Amino acid sequence: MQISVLLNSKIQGLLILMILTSFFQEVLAHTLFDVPQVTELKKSNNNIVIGHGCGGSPVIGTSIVFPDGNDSVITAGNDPHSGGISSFIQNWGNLIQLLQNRSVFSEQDEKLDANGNVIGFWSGGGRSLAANLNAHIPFTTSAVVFEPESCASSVRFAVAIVDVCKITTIANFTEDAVSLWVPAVGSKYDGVPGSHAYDSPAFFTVNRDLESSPLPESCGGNGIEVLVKPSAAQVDRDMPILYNGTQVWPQP
Ligand SMILES: [Cu+2]
Repeated sequence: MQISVLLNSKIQGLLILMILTSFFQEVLAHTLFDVPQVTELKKSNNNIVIGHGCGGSPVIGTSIVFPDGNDSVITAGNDPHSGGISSFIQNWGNLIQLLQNRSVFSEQDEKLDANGNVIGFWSGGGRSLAANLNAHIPFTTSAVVFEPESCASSVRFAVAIVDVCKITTIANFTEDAVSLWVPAVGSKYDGVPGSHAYDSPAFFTVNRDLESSPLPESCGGNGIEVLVKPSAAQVDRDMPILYNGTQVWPQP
């Protein structure tokens, strides 16, 4: 009798622990995409979902960099691909459009590459985001068109995101100053191996529409999964936040 009571309370305790654990995992999810996968030729209404603060510190801004496809690090299946993204996607570039919304932060703008294509965006300022809450930074993606002659069945983009909680230099990045959701490609924003979310970028995947754009016969029915990471040079160039032409984060 005693033992079964004891056992019961232990099981209850375990259950409560399991519920709490899953609750905290949900609340403390990393920053990611609201819609992480889209189908070729379809637009998306999407959001960056800011998952939590930097430790206990509120988030005061966020900076997002998509691989530009020019000097990106591309793997096709298990093989490195040196030919650029146009081998797999016909129209990569300028498919992202930031939507104005000042409900989370007061300022925002897009980031452009040398050709004027949107390759990222930032939002910051205002009254900050409580460390225990989530927030949406809305944007859209336009229709992606696969290269019909390629064997790519999906293209997965590793998107570099930094949530900023304190404005510091890169040398003073600590876990209560920034949350780094950045692919470890050797940029100044890699963070430290073993730290929270090291090499855990947000992934955005475009799946080929195999009905309207079937694989060529030469692929033998085998689609290839393509992974695209931004180069270290691109992350270093595009991650800083410029406000009216002046870099406001990180501190130079
Ligand atoms: Cu996290």
